[in-house]
Amino acid sequence: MKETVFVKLGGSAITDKDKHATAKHMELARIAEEIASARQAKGFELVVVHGGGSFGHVTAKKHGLADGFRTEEQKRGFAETHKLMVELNQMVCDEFLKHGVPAIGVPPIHLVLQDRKRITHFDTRPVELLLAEDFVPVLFGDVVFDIALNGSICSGDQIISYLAKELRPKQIVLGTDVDGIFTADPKTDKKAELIEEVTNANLPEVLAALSGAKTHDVTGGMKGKVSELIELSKSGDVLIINASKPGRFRDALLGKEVVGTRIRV
Ligand code: IP8
Repeated sequence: MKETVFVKLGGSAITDKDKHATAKHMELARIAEEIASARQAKGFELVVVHGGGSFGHVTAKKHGLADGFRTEEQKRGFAETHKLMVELNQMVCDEFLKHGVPAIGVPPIHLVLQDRKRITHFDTRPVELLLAEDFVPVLFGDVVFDIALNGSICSGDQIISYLAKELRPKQIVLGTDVDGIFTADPKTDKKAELIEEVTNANLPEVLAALSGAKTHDVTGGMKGKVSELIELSKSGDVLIINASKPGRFRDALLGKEVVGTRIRV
């Protein structure tokens, strides 16, 4: 049986977080090529999930969607956020298709139901059917219906966490725009050190270090992400890498030693 590999393309790796709804096209093309060549070499089943970056988060924040929607104006914001995420998803799928990967966008809004921002229902059959036919499902952080809040945001990390519990991937590689998890923000603090491994022993320390991290993300920024990743690591080996460094995604997927943070809790 083929091994299953999950890949997350973080919003900061594939979009310019400072410019509204702007993709990093060159980066995206290179990353897709690296993932495509590793898939070609190893023949694994692949699930791709991407984040929102400057497509989802800015619009969701502008319309105050972090705590659901009530007004007509917020409903328009909800629809607009989804539209932008689908646009980014199509760009991601296009790049994979250009490199011979049969990528198909799978919008979570049609499959996921939440209760107070947590997934309570996820129809994973479309993903399983695509994998059975060697397609590559490409999911993303999306707006979804929420039984308590009408609607809420479901992050790509929650999607990947839930799917990992169902599909038990052999490897989970998360690409971001820094080398991994640091003791402080590496973009603003020169003393920030890379944490090469997160284990039960250093987990409280890691979470405390991340609690002050500034973010535009409506889904909780780095601390929210790490908490989600802890959940994720219960379903498979998690490796966080810097997708903006050429070759790193390919090497990680080929099983080579790469700079990054491994999560084993
Ligand atoms: O970037 C959030 O996904 P994330 C997506 O994985 C939206 O947290 C719609 C803001």
